[in-house]
Amino acid sequence: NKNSMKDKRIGIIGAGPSGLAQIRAFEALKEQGYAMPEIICFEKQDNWGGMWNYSWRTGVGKYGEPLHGSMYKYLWSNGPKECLEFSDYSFDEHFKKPISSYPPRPVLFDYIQGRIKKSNARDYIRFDTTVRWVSFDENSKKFNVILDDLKIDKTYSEELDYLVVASGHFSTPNMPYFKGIENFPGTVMHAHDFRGADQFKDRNILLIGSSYSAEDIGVQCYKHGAKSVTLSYRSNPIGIEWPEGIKELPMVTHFEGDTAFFKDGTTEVYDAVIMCTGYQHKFPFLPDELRLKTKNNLFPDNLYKGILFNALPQLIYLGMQDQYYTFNMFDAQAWLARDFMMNRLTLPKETERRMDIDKWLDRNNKLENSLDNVDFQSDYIKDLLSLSDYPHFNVDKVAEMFKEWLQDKEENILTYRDKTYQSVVTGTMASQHHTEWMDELDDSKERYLYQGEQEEVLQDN
Ligand code: FAD
Ligand code: NA7
Repeated sequence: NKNSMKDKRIGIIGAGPSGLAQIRAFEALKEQGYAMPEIICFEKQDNWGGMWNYSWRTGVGKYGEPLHGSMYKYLWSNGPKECLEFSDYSFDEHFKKPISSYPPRPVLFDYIQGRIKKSNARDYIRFDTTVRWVSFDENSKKFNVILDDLKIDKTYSEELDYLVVASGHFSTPNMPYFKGIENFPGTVMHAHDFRGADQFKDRNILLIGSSYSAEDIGVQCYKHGAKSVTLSYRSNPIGIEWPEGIKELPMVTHFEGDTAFFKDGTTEVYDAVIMCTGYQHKFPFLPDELRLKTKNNLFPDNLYKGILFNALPQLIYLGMQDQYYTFNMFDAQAWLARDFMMNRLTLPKETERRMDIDKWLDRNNKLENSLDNVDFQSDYIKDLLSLSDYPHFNVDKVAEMFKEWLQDKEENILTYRDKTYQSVVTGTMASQHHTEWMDELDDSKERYLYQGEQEEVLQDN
């Protein structure tokens, strides 16, 4: 029945890519003539885009809320854009011409906005609104959500039938302690607070961690003129051939003054330490029994199909996985979540759902390397796509691109962003950026898109 949901109220926490995907999923159904439930999205920032909405601030925001953003100046996509393309809104549709495979942050932000601007999505979103606390009433089967309207400093509440948690999980730092670091005289910060490489020009910097943040902040600092970059790994080194000026050492054991001591006996002096030690899944607004408790991994426990909280499926989590796939995964999740909320998807019993979760967890436990991880997440996406009408895309081809990308990075960490890939949505081959990534110090959209005009000028001559 296309009208059965009219009186339901749906709350979405966060207007980042995941929350916006949820809104978009409902809009797509509205276009098919379905009566919409009431949708309210709560966003603590003053704009949408989540991580992609860059903030120069660190610590707390204008109203004293923990600052969400972890992105920095000069951030360029760390994977090919062809691996994250929305299958219902292509890069061609947005930019009207081929662009390169690794756009900078402002360009991806523009793309995210483009799709949602086509509709009245903004009307659903209450900006400058923090979700403070959530409870669930067993009798009425409704959520009570306590909110702070930050702008007018007013606390109020809403009753909701469904709650979608799309608050992200790369925002609250995991900050380990190392003996002696309290006396380190230079800068000590977490990657979350890193806002650009400028201040590390001519400095010797130490990055702790061996994942995306360590790799990318290390390379960014190198590109923008750091004197030396050391990455310190706990389990495994990234293990590629680094250019002169970047190296990997095993874990730091302790500090004495500005000297770091490493497990292999090496000692070195540094100007700054950046903890690239990952993030916590943190939901300070959720009570114990509703809270997702997990470390960063490809299949957090207790979520049926990676999204529905098994003990209470009216509670939905989006984007909580560690991510190879991003925007298109959030879409595939949001479409399925929508169908569940719209009574278009019947769930199996809790015990059967548990078995499905266990199947994925078993496989997750057996993953050995990045190639396995890519296959795992690709199969997860295929499973999601088989359950909703989100426009299908060639997941196998995307998986191949991810594997090539891993290879590209291993071959040369400084040039992998100069490679180009082919869209699985439109078949368009990415264009070459006008400037090699290592020489491109300007990440503005204007400079990035200048390419087309330049070509036209060339043709005119
Ligand atoms: P987020 O983007 O984190 O959005 C969550 C939203 O929820 C935020 O707007 C936040 O303000 C809001 N929120 C949180 N708590 C509350 C609350 N209590 N009340 C109200 N609102 C709240 N992905 C890529 O595909 N390519 C990349 O190159 C890439 N680079 C990255 C680089 C960095 C440094 C980081 C940290 C992440 C990167 N990612 C990248 C992954 C990125 O997290 C995803 O692309 C995407 O932003 C996740 O979307 P999300 O909506 O799930 O979460
Ligand atoms: P990740 O991918 O969760 O990686 C965290 C890294 O930090 C990883 O190398 C961990 O080592 C290391 N780590 C975690 N705790 C410690 C302690 N206590 N001591 C030493 N090292 C530690 O986070 P990232 O920030 O790199 O990436 C997150 C997202 O941000 C990602 O999507 C990017 O696109 C941007 P381990 O291997 O577990 O031993």
